[in-house]
Amino acid sequence: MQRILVTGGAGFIGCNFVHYIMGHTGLHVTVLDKLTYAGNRESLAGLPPERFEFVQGDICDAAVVDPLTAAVDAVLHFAAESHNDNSLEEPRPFIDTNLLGTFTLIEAARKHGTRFHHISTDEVYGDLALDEPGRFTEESVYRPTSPYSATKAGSDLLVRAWVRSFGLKATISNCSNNYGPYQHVEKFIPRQITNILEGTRPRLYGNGRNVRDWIHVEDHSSAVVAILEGGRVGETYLIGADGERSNREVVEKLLSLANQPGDAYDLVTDRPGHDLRYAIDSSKLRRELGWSPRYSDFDAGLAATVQWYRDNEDWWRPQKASTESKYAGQGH
Ligand code: NAD
Ligand code: TDX
Repeated sequence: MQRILVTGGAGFIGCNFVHYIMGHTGLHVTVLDKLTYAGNRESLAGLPPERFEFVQGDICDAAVVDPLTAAVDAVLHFAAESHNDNSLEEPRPFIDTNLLGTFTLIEAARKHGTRFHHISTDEVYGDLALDEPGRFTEESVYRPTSPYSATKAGSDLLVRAWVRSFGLKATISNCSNNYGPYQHVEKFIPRQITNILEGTRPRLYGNGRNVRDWIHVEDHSSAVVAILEGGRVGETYLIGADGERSNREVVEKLLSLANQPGDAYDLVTDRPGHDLRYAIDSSKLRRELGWSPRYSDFDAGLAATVQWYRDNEDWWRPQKASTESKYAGQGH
């Protein structure tokens, strides 16, 4: 394998993946990204030009996707509309990018026999009760609850059908909630970090007791590389780092890192249909591919992430006011 195409490489997880794989292999990387509100060209600064190319374009556009797919050995498909709150306000772009975009890519990959890896989410499995012992596995039933997760579930099923019906050489990974550098300030952790840095109180939806299973984005990247190198075609792998925390616990930790009282947050209007809890059992990935997370200490990963936002205000500042005014309109 010499050349790969990374869709959504200017987004949070995509850009971290590009930095990671270019740092750990000699591969040539082409990024295809539409540069929506969530994409930022500056997140890809400093990459070696002889091994890196950026193409601005839409994954729904077959005329763009087809030649790029023909020119590479593998497609890593990260591009998506990714934010649940946006999907509740305006679902249409989620249908277009997550469903039609994935369709356009897998059609090109099947035509050219290109290896395909589909990046997905644990949200396709719906949610768990706060007190139940079980976690999601590769056998869990698909029960998505939001427009976002329904379109991700649909995209997973398209990939599975293309494997079975057309022999597409694809793998799928479903990962838990990521945190780390370059995450848009609309998402929970960067929103609260930048609120605290600005002197605004963090905002918890509902009663703050919903649970997310956090993984550092670099551990997501290393898992995807492991699947690309050793994953079995047609298989799904769940990626997680045993990082379950309630939203309230996360905010309390962020406040303590800033030397502020642990209750200096506000409870705000809940998200409609808000999933209670996600939790991943990643034993298959660990057993079959020998993967394990490097950031096993969540508090240390969080402290490093706070430091990144302190050091990179130029990166997040331009998005902050417009993001907060959108939230104000939603009562969040
Ligand atoms: P993000 O919103 O930060 O980035 C998405 C990127 O895709 C942006 O650069 C955007 O410009 C690009 N994009 C959007 N529509 C496009 C289109 N039509 N054509 C080309 N590019 C387009 O998202 P993220 O958080 O980095 O998520 C990346 C992937 O990982 C998504 O598939 C998401 O479902 C999945 N995922 C995310 C998480 C998480 O915690 N953020 C967890 C599990 C899985
Ligand atoms: O201000 C906030 N206050 C708050 O309490 C925000 C923005 C969120 N929340 C809550 C909602 C969730 O319980 O925090 C939790 C995390 O929220 P998000 O960052 O919006 O993430 P989530 O909805 O869990 O989805 C994320 O993980 C799975 C990603 O956005 C998805 O792309 C991924 O598939």
